[in-house]
Amino acid sequence: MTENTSQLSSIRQQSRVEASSSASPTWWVVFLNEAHGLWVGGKAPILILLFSIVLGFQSFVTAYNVELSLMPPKEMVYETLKTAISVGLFIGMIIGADMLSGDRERGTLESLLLTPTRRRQMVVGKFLAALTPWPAALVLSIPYMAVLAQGDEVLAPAVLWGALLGTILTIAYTGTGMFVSFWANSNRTSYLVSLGIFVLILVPAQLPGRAQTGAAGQFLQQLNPLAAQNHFLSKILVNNRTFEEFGSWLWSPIVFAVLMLILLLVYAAPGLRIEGGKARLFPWKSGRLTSVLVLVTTGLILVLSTFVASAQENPSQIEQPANPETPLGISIDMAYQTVKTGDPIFFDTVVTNLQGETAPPTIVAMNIINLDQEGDVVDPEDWSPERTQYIDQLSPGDSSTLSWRVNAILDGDYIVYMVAMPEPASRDDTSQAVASSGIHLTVMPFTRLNPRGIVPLVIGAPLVLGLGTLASFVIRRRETQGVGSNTGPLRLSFVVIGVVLGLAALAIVAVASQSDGTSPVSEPALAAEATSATESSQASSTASESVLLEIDTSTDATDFSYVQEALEAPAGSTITLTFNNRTDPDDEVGHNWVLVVPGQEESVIANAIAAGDNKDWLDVNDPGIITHTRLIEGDESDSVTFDAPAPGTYTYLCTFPEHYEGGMRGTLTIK
Ligand SMILES: [Cu+2]
Repeated sequence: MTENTSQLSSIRQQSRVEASSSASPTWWVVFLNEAHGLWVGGKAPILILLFSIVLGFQSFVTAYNVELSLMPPKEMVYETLKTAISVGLFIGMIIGADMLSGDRERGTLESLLLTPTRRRQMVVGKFLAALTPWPAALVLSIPYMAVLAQGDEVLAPAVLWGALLGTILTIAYTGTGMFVSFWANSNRTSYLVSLGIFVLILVPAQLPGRAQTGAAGQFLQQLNPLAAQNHFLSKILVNNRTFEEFGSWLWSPIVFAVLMLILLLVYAAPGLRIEGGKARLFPWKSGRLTSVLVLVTTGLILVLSTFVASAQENPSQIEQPANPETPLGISIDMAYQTVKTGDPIFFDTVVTNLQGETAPPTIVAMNIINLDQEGDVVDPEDWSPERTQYIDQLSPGDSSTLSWRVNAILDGDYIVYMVAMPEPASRDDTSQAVASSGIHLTVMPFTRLNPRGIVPLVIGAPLVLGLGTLASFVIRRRETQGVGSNTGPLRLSFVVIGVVLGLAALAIVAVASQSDGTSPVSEPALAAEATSATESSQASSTASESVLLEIDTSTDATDFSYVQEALEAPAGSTITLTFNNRTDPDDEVGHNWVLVVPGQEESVIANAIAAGDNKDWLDVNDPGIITHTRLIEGDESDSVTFDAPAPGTYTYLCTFPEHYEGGMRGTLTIK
């Protein structure tokens, strides 16, 4: 009953506003009233509150699972955005579904249908009001994504793409809800049918990977606006792919939105009636019949899509011709490796001339195959600075060793293998390629998330929103008691400003707590997790996965050594190392600290000497270097921050001539 009175007061208010200011167009007046009803009436704040709970739950579970399964930040942000948009769409649809049939049920539609010319404007105003929860939901999702992104650059594109695509689909879904509501006589029918449509679109979009492969499966995914949007987002945000490659996936969301706008505003709106069914938009009237139809169609589409997908799973086998006798042999000095995203892998290949005559010049090319079933291609350009190398003629029995570097860009299961292709002798000739065995490369996603970091947000956001909802109820109660009802829009803006400010504060807290690397809940337990120890330096840690190391040189200008000859850091940590040259500046002894890929010590030293004094005795492009400080004089310090490399023991050394040989070296152990 209170709902009714508030609606009536809104209408009274509307006619008053219309009478006083004829300048405001009808749609604007309707929009203000509807938005007021939504936000102060309590429905929107409650839905947003539910949204924050769902999102909090989802991000907490994600953050918690990450510790076990290692999911990279990009993927967590994507998953959160996906959920945020889905729930946002649900809210839009529910509100849309209630817009017209709800008014009918409450009997408030009658008085709104004053003249036919205003009907479209009225629908426009209500439609815009029904869209208002989405921006709030989007803003609310930002702090969650910010925490999960952990400083990853994915955050900005996620927010921008999420805003754009989420808005397009919210228009489509809200339009659908209102369109259903248009002819539904009861709210129950309207909700039921809208829900059916929602599930109809959602379920195929959530089907696991298998149903999405194959040409027909892909086509169905592309046709489904939600699935297409998710596919686009995952490619852009997680897989570093470009808009040019996947922009075509956005057609179905756009077409869906435009179609619903046309259906609602052009086709349906002018014929808005008091009774739903009489608009004769559909030949049937019974809500029950419709829901049965919706269910049957859902089932059919589900069955069809899985059937089509499984039909795609029988690729014809292609016979591989047996390798003819080959003149070259190629071997690789690594069989398998497990690394984390971003880590480099170094290996050598040896090409040997097995035949009795000189082998022609040969090109060795690197190939990377993704073993995951998604069938995603690997672009070796991104993975290796050097995709091919060239070998000059090889005498009989001779061999040539090539060094390679692969950067593990994306997590997954890969095979890296090399192909040696001798140059054909002439234009009318071909040659036989020789492939090496593969390196089975398992790339674990890089993560250093503390699931507890998300807790303040999970609890704080619903709390702030709950208070906002409570406030809106208080305001509404006072309004229905007749206290200053004509200040409604003003009060609405207070509520909106309050909620936005609260969210902004939360976002700032969340982002700030992430950016300085410290967890908002810094408990002793967390500090204990960070096992960073050095023999004698004061290693300390600010958070569970951030490690500070310090290293000093000997003060003696003729003793080339580091005071700390062994350092340790946990795997997955971010290490900040401060290097101090403790010698007397007057002695003019320069030192640096260079962390080296295992086995590359001698070559790093050789390259450093070759680089010479002008380059401060370091070839900074040497692939054998993991990280390094500057060459510094006495009393100077330099810091370097880097991600801990894969577990193992690494040598650090000084590349100033003779210092390494004089004993200026030590080991960093990652475990
Ligand atoms: Cu030195």
